[in-house]
Amino acid sequence: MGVFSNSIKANKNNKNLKIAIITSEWNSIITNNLLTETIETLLKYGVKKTNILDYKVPGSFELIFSSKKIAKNKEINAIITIGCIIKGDTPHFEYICKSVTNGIKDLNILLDIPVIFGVLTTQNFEQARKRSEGDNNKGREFAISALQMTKI
Ligand code: DLZ
Repeated sequence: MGVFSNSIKANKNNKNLKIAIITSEWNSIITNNLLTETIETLLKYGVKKTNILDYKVPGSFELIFSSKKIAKNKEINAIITIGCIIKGDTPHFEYICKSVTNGIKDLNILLDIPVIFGVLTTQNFEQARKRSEGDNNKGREFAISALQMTKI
């Protein structure tokens, strides 16, 4: 298991940050858990509730276009994308994983704000569940990564 350490502290300057979160509704049981933890962590680190912009898209594939569009709002300091792609019986998994990973990578090259990759890619539902609950909820890492990247 990877170890996530970070140098970010709760900071009164964080209250001025505007963070957009885009959540895919595919596998929404998982993505809603990730979203809740992401928001709670941002609040804990001093981001104002009114400065957290909450968007929903149908599936992870739509995270790419929506990030590009939302990034046109120059007041936003970081975008967190949240999705969950679970391997099924079709090759769809590989195509969507590759497209979403490459798409978000491309946005990080092209845009002037960080786009955090908060997309779980798992072999089955159980793996996704474990990464979206309790102390293992990855939403915490997504939020802290976004805050850390706004300091670059
Ligand atoms: C089509 C599809 C499939 C098979 N699996 C997932 C998934 O596991 N996770 C996810 O976020 N989205 C999935 N999608 C939907 C695509 O991301 C997209 O929404 C549709 O192909 C419409 O563009």
